[in-house]
Amino acid sequence: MSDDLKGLRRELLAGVSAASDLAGLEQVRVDVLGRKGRITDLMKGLGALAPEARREQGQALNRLKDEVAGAIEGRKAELGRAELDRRLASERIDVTLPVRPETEGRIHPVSQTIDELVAIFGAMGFSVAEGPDIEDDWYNFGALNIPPEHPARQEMDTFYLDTEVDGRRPVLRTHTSPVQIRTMQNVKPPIRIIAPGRTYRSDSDATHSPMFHQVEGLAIGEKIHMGHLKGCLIEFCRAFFDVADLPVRFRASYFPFVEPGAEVDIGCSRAGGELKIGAGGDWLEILGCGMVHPKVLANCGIDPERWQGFAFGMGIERIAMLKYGIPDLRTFYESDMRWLRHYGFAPLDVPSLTGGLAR
Ligand code: 2U9
Repeated sequence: MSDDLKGLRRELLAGVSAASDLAGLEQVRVDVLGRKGRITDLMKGLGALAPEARREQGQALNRLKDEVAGAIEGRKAELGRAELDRRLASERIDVTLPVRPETEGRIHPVSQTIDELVAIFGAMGFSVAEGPDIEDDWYNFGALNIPPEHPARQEMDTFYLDTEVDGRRPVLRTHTSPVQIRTMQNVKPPIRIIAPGRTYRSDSDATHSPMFHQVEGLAIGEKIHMGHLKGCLIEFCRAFFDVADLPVRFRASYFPFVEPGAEVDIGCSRAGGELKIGAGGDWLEILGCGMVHPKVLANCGIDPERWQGFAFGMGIERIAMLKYGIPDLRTFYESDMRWLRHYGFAPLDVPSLTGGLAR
């Protein structure tokens, strides 16, 4: 390398080291390697040299170019690390500081109730499953042992969508049961899931809404029996309503997807026209349940000779109304801020079995 090039090398590498930020370093790169940069200019002059000198000078310039480019990359990484350290130091937050008391937002009672359901069933080993709101006829009815002519299809006041070209007729799911069907198809038992979510039925008055929320649960195992169903649901009712000795009774009932099926009532009193959950002379229906019908298991590819289990379902708005004394279902969907301020929950009031489920 000629003395001239050695001098240039020292100068350029010193320039790279001296760059104190990324913008300055980029300027150095443009000045040296850019279209009108120092090395680029020297490269352009090669054509005027004799062949032997051109080869030597060309090789030397290429080496210098690579060396300077490497130095620029190295300096860039150094400056990047320094910038990150500076940001980490300046943007540090103290997560142990108390919450700002003026927080205005409120959690909707449906969201709060879902969080409570997840806390209770989560502690019993259930995980949360989800699925589409627009379903296939088979997932919503057929797989659940509800044949085409079955009155349940009319009773459920289904919203049907236009028939597809392949002849399939999508529906807005009338319950979250299709989530359990899909889970059974895709997951090997044992299974323990709850499926909270939106459901749709063509019905509207003070106690019915065209869109409402349900939670359904499913437990499948080799030895699961009606005793497990009863234990699980009694425990749930007592935890949810926070009444340790809450009376719970099971009444035989019929649903095509379970056998046997039952409806569950909790004890209450209606003395003086006021509903009180707990011991009293009256009963209040809150959910339906049963042992999964063998045909439903078989429809999902699960051998009913080996596996069995229980399922249950309930309306989320309904249990929220009972627990929190909300008198009219329609108010849930009016987006009225005064209602939400009254019935909503503080955002950091996250329900847990140890910290308490709700106020
Ligand atoms: C599968 C197998 C069985 C879920 C069940 C009920 C009984 C029930 C209603 C309560 C009020 C719906 O919101 S509501 O209208 N539900 O009474 N649900 S058994 O049974 C299933 C679900 C999925 C695969």
